Amino acid sequence: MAEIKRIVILTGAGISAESGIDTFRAAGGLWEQHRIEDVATPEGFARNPDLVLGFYDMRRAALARAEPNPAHIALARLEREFAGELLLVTQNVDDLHERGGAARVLHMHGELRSALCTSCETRSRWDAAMQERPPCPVCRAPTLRPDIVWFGEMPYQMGRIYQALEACDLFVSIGTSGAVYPAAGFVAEARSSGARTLELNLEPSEGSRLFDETRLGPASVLVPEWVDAVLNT
Ligand code: BJW
Repeated sequence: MAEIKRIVILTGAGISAESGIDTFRAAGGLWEQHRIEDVATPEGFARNPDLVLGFYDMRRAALARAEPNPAHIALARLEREFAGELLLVTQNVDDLHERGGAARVLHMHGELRSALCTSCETRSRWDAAMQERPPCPVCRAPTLRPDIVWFGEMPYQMGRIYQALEACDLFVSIGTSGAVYPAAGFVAEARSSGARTLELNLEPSEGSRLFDETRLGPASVLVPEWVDAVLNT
């Protein structure tokens, strides 16, 4: 096998499932309990800010009770020990990669522990509830929203991600259903750049046929196994 020099990893909700964080599309997952258009669109927020702020307050509180699992910890080890270039992109808004030890995580859909002020556009680290309309720490306006990329909004740092996808020789997708774009299109992008593509998931994703290889099983088992293999070759 040719030497791997540049890896792009995309993670989704499945990597945090074994930490007790709900995924979106599973039976009983977040989208069965809440309507997407009510809680994950700018229009839903404009219609009923209380509902949306409460939804994210509930998820921020659940995150405080969760711990990283062996998959997060293995990727942090890869980030430290891999001699080539690695870009770890997550669709997750939790901070379990960071708490597992990863230092350079690109959160393309935003972060639960961050607030975005719609008046002064400043981002602030945020661990409290937002439903009571606390003031922005910078401009004092009571106009904070969760720093989350909703449907119809532009995910963060797309230029940097596409640049890395063009240059990578291995693309690995972990624990994502491949139902949401632009992330679902990354595998095709990487393939067209000549990269090898690998999927680690509990079940085949929607774009599974685009991967050179799919390994099925829980992330807490598959990811440490794969990281061991990369670091030992
Ligand atoms: C395990 C496991 C275990 C379980 N071990 N695995 C038509 C065509 C194409 C695009 C569009 C279209 N119509 C509209 C669009 C665009 C839209 C879109 O994609 N809609 C789809 C519904 C079709 N996208 C957007 O609007 C995005 N913005 C955009 O496109 O801007 C324009 C643009 C143009 C050009 C370039 C760039 C941009 C924004 C998308 C924002 C997504 N936001 C959300 C919610 C906010 C975050 C939050 O509240 O947390 O992000 S939606 C939700 O889905 C969340 C997730 O990050 C995202 C992906 O979900 P994920 O992670 O895949 O979770 P699940 O639950 O779906 O899957 C879990 C997987 O884990 C499963 O496969 C399980 O098997 C597996 N699993 N346990 C391993 N133990």
